[in-house]
Amino acid sequence: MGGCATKENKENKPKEGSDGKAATMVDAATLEKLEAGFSKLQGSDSKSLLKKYLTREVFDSLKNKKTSFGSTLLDCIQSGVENLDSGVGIYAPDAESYSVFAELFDPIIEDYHNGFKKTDKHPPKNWGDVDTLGNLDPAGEFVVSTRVRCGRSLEGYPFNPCLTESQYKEMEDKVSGTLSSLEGELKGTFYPLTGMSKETQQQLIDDHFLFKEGDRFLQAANACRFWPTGRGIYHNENKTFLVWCNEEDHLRIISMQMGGDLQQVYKRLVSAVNEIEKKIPFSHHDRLGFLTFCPTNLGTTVRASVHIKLPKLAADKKKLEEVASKYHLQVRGTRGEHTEAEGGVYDISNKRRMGLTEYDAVKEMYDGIAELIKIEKSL
Ligand code: ADP
Ligand code: CIR
Repeated sequence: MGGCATKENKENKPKEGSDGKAATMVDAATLEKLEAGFSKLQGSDSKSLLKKYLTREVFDSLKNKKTSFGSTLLDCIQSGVENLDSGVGIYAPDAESYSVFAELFDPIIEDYHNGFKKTDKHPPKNWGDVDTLGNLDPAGEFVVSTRVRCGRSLEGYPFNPCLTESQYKEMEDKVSGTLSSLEGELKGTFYPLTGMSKETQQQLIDDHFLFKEGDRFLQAANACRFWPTGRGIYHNENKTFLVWCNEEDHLRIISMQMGGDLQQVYKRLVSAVNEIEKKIPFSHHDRLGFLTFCPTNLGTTVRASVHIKLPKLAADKKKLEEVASKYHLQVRGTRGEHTEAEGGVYDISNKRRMGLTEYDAVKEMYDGIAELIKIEKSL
């Protein structure tokens, strides 16, 4: 394995060659794995964006590059090589990877985020007027629950594959300490994964509050080292406001509740993020917006979703996906990405997160779901 994943990086400093300059050449063992991975991917019928954009030309131009954290192309692509059923197949082991391996990340970003070009700049943060989104389903016929989440990375720390065990602990302390000062509706408790009973953990997962364990896409990306160290969940008493610590991203900030009142869910998220941002500095990039481990989450990092039953439309899953994609929506299963729908409940959310404001990302989901409900009623 190349890169920082297997090495201690205690002071969070870029690694240097003996001449004091950042090393650029990749070792023979990593190059061999890269070649084998490239052949495996290109010889497969994978539908991933990684396969689509990792041409021989791009591969050759990137295979010898390293970030100053020591991350290689292998660290970026190994999840998609190992999991040929990936939709995307690539992660950034550290923020610098987005520039060093831009020849690969840029076209994937453009494809996923609806044409966000390498010359485009993500707009400044704008939550808009939080009082203007309504209830998607006041009669409660279709929408089971509504959730809006965003991701944040703590400034000064690399992403999962480059974090040391002591950094995980330090980050957990920082996050739980900061969240403990929240008040009112946001007041809650931090529960570390370390020491949590398996029953409690499974119940939280089954109720859609907690991230799952053993995600093979994250594992292959080297994002689950030292598990469960540094991982945890904070939530208020009603579990309408939650924060995940050190799963895929450093932080996932979540607002959710039963029913279709997107306005209330969104308002709660915005007030929580504003409070947390006063206390913790987050990594932000001039062009890419807020920085995240997966390129699908860059920019606003916002995924606004409903758990929804659309029995007539969903009778033909392909048709549901076609109609959803017309409104720039993504369909997931009941337990999230890479899962199946249970009891006819689908998770439908805005797909793109870049090149538009936070408000517009949520509005895209609102408008699209309103259309899907209209279609369902007409069938
Ligand atoms: P993400 O955190 O990227 O949004 P997942 O797709 O893994 O990722 O979903 C995380 C969890 O959130 C899953 O348990 C999923 O069922 C739950 N979830 C997503 N949207 C909703 C929703 N609208 N209502 C209830 N639970 C939801
Ligand atoms: C995949 O490529 O399927 C996983 N690595 C997850 C990618 C993130 N998914 C998404 O569509 N937002």
